[in-house]
Amino acid sequence: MLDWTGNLPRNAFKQALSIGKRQVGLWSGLASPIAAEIIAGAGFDWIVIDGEHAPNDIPSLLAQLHAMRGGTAEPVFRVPWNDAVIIKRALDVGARSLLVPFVQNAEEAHKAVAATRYPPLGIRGVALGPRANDYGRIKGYHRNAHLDSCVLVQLESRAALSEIEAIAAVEGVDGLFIGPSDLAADFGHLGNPKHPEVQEAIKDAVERIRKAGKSAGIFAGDIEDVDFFFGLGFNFISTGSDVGLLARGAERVAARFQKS
Ligand code: 3PY
Ligand code: MG
Repeated sequence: MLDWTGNLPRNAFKQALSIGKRQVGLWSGLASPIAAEIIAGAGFDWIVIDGEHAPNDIPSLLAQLHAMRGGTAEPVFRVPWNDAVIIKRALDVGARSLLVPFVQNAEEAHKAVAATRYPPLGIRGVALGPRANDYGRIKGYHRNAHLDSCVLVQLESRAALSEIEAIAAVEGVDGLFIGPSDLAADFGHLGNPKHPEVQEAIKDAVERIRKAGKSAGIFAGDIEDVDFFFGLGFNFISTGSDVGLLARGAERVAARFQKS
């Protein structure tokens, strides 16, 4: 019998967030195990497998988790919604780090955390031998799984920003992540996250998150913005996506040979 970590490494991404150490990541929307394998070995600290806006489901998540084993990056599954059933299924196939979209207040943050914990800490349903505990080989998994599960909540509305202190105080929340696209839309600036009003709100948010003692994350669509966001106080940043890298890279090659 293996001890509770089995042959899995500890969650270095969660540990880095707990001390505010900077983490650079990539968003993955290609829903492809081959793409996941390629980017997992590229040197990132974390990679989001997007279940909200990419065509991912539990079987495709599982295939990507298989592919990412041995890479440098912690796979972080963005669940499509703050739903205890989806969270349970994602955890069972071995996604121990989760990003939960559209969390609006402390109650919803607490709901997300509770979905990741077995009783008495939460409401996660108990399976004896899921992939998460190496099919029953990891001794003490059920008692200790929460020590390596990482819960990141997304703040993407003015309502959520007004609740930062309360959300940050929820035990079990490892980080608060700003979604600039949805935030801009909520401000009435759909498609324009660089609008000064949105940028002001982002600056205020990161200060308050860090002051509350939690890690602050954001999506930087443009790699050139990463240092700017680190400078503001964010400590985990996703620098664009595999979809963007492929699309823009392919267009650049094609453009070179287009006849005018
Ligand atoms: C957003 O920008 O709304 C996101 O969810 C991710 O960056
Ligand atoms: Mg969003």
